[in-house]
Amino acid sequence: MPKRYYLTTPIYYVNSVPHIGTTLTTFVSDVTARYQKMHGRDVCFLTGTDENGLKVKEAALAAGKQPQEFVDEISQTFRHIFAGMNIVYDDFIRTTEPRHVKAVQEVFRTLQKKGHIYTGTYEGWYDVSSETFYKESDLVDGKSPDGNEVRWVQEENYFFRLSAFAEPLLKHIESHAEFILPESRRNEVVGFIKQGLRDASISRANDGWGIPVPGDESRVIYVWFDALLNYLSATGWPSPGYEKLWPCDVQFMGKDILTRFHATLWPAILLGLELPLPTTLLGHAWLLIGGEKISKSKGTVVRPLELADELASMSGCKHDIAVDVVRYYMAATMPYENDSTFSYEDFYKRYNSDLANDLGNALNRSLVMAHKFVDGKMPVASAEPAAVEAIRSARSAFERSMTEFRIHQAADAAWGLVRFLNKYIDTRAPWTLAKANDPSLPNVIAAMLLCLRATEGLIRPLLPSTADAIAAQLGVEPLRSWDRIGAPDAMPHNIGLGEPKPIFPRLDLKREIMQTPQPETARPPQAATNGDQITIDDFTKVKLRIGRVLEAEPVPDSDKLLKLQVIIGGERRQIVAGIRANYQPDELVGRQVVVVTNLKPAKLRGVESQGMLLAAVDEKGGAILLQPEKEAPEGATIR
Ligand code: ME8
Repeated sequence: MPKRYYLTTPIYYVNSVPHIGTTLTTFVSDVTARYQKMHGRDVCFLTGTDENGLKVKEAALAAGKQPQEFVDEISQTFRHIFAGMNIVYDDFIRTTEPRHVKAVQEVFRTLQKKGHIYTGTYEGWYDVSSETFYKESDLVDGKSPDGNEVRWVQEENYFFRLSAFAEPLLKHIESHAEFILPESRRNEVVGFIKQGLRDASISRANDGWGIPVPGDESRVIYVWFDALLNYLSATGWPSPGYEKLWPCDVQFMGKDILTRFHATLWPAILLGLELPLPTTLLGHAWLLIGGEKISKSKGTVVRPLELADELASMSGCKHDIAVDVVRYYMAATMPYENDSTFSYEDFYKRYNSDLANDLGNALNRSLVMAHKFVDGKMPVASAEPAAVEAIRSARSAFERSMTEFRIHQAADAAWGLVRFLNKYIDTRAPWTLAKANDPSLPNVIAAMLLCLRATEGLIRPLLPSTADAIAAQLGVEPLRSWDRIGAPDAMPHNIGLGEPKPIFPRLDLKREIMQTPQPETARPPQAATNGDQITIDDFTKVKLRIGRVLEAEPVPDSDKLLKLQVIIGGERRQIVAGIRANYQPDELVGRQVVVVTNLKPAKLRGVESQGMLLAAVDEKGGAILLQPEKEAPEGATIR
C-alpha cells in the first residue's frame, strides 16, 4: 500500500474568526500540498478546528450561545475563509466529531494499559487563553510568560509520564536534523527538554464540555492532549489502513505551540503508543501588525478576504487575482525564522512592483511582441540558451527552498525568472532585431514565451488563479506537472497565443496610499505667459521619447535624488531625477517614463545624468511622473 504525502496545520480555536495570521499557516500548507501534487504525489492535507477547550466554552457563553451551536458556526466560518483564499484541503477535522472522540479515548486507554498514565493531585496555575498549566516559578509578575491572566487549580487528575520520554526525544531530535525546522527553533526545543520535563496533567474536572476520560465521567481530557491527537484520529487509527497516512510528512505551526506541545508532549505520546514520529515539524515565526502580535482588542486584525476585496475594488483586478495577491504577500513575507510585519503600504507597493510591474509587464510585453513580430504564434525555433539556463536555475532554486518549506525563498526564485525575463527583453530588444531582420528574432521570442510558461508552472502552487490566467493568455492548457517546467515542448510550436490582457492594473499609490508626500523644492511650478511663447520649431528641438526604468537606487547623501538606469528603445541611459520624495526605487522599476533625450549631460551630486524625466508638479512641489496612458512601444517618440 503506497504511503500518501500527509501534511497538517494546527487545528484552530473557534473562539474567534480567522485573521491573516491564522490563515498564514494554512496557506503555507496549501502551497506545499499543491507543490507535492504537481510532483504526482497522492496528498492528504489536513486542517480543522479545536473545539473542546475551556477557552471555547467561555467564548460561547460570552456570546450568549450554547457551545455546540457556537462551534458549529465558527468552524463553518473557517471553512468559508479557507475556501475564499483558494486553500484546498483534503480533510477538515473537528474535535467534537465522533471519529476524533473515539480515537482520543482509545489512545487514553492504550497509554493507561502501558503504564504511561497515573492519577495524582494537580496543584498549580492554569492559563485559559493558551490552555496551559504553569508552575509558580514559570509566572512573571503573577501572569503567564505571555502576559495572560492565570487561575489557581487544585484537582485530582490523570498524569502522563512525560518525564520518561525526555531522553528518547533528545536522541531522536539529535539524530534527525529534519525533525524540527528551522534550526534555531530546534535549539530552543533542545534547551527546553534539557531543563527537565515534568509529567503532564492530562485531565480537568468535567464541567460538561470536552471528551470524557474513558471509565471516569467525572473528568474530561485536557484540551491539548485531545487536540494534538487530531493528526492521528484523522488517519482512522487504530483501524487498519491508517498506515496509508501515518506518519505525517510535515506538520506546520506557529512558534508559539512548537516547543511545549508539538515538539515535546506530542512526540512523547507517539513514543508511548510506539508509533513512528512525524518527519518534520515546522514552527514558523509571527506575522505582526504595527510591530506587534495581531490583536482584536487593539483593532489590529486584518482579514484576508476583506483585504482581497479592497484591492479588487481599488485596482480593478479580478477577485480571484486579488486573492492571489494576498497569497503572494503571505508567501513573499513568510515569517520563517524571524517575525515579519504586515502593512497596507507594503502590501500595495508589492502589488505594484512585484505583480503589476514585474510579472504583469513580463507577460504583457512578451505577448504584445509575439503578436507584433511573429504573428501571435509560438515560433518554430529553439529558445536561446540564456533563457533555458535561467529557467533551470529558477526551478532548482525553488526546489531547494521547498526542501525546508521556505516559501518566501521559493517565491523569490520564481520572481528571479520574471526579473530575468524583463531584463532579457530589454537587452535582446526584439524591436531592434525585427528592424534589422535579425534571424535570431524567433529564438528570442521563443525564449520569452518559454520563460512565461515556466513562470506559470513555478507560481502555480503559490498563485493558482494567476497561473491559469497566464496559461489562457499563452493559449495552452494549465501546466500541472512539475517535470514539464522548462521542457522544450512545454510551449508547442505554432500554438496560437491568446490576447494580451493586463491582469494586474497598476494602483495609483500616491492617490490611494501615500498620505504624506514630502515637499520637493527642486523644480518650482512655472506658468506659461504670452511673453514666453515659442514656435513649433522651438518645441521640436526638444527630443522626447518613451523609456523604461530598469534599475533605480538612491543617490548617496541626497534625500531628493534617485539614480535610474533607463532603456530607451535599446539605448541605456543613466538619469538622475529629483523624485525621491514621492517615489521609492522599487516602484519605479519596469515603469515607462517620458525622457528628454537631447539635454546636455549634467552632474548632480557628482553623478552624471544623461537626460531628464518629465513630471507634473504637485501642490507641495513634489514630482508626479508622466506616463503614457497605455503601454507605448519601447523608445516611441513623443510629439
Ligand atoms: O493554538 N502569525 O490554536 P490558535 C503567524 N488550538 N501565525 C499565526 C498568527 C500570526 N500572527 N496567529 C495565529 C491553537 N497563527 C491550538 C492549536 S493544534 C493541535 C492546537 C497561527 O487558534 C499559528 O500557526 O491559537 C499558530 O500556531 C496558530 O495559528 C494558533 O492558532
